[in-house]
Amino acid sequence: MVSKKVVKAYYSHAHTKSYYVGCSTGGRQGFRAIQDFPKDFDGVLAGAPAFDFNHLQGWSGMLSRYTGVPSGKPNISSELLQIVAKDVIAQCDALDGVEDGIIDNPDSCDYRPGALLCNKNAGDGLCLTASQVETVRKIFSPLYGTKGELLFPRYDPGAGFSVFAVLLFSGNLFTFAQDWARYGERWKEIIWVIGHRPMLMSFTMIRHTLDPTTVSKP
Ligand SMILES: [Ca+2]
Repeated sequence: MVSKKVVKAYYSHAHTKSYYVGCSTGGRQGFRAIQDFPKDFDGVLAGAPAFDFNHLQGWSGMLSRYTGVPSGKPNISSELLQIVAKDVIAQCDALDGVEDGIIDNPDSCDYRPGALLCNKNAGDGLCLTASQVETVRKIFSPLYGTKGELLFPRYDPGAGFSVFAVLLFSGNLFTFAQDWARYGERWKEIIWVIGHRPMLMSFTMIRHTLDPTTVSKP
């Protein structure tokens, strides 16, 4: 809103259109702007919006669990993840009608990693073990609660692994998820047990009812 005043002061006339662009926390702020102040902008581009923060951190913690915690070693290497990323594109790129390396609608992609499973003749390290195939399936599966309720959507097929490979798939617990549980207001009493799946799931489900910092509006 301040920028609108700046524009008017600089150009000596008011703006005719205004758009919001933000990513991650900025994407979340874009969604809050739409929900709480829908008349502020003519359009909002919210990239990778980190909203529903409680579930997001529970989901990212579970993702760490699938891919390595508590061993501290990734059970699928970044090199193999790049092979998975290429296979995702190979399977789903054309679903939107254009083979351009981009999956326009990730929800349309029902990626199946089974074709990357090593056979007994494989020896070049460019295939996945059965355990790694299961890891990839979990990465691309939504997180559900113990009663089958959706807690958080899956990692989008086509998102690739370049940036988040370091954050989410390193074999270590994602630091945001760790700190969210460790220092979250009202939740200091929670004993954070790294890699303990039932504990992590309970934490995620309990958080469904809480919004300790108001940043988690779904
Ligand atoms: Ca495409």
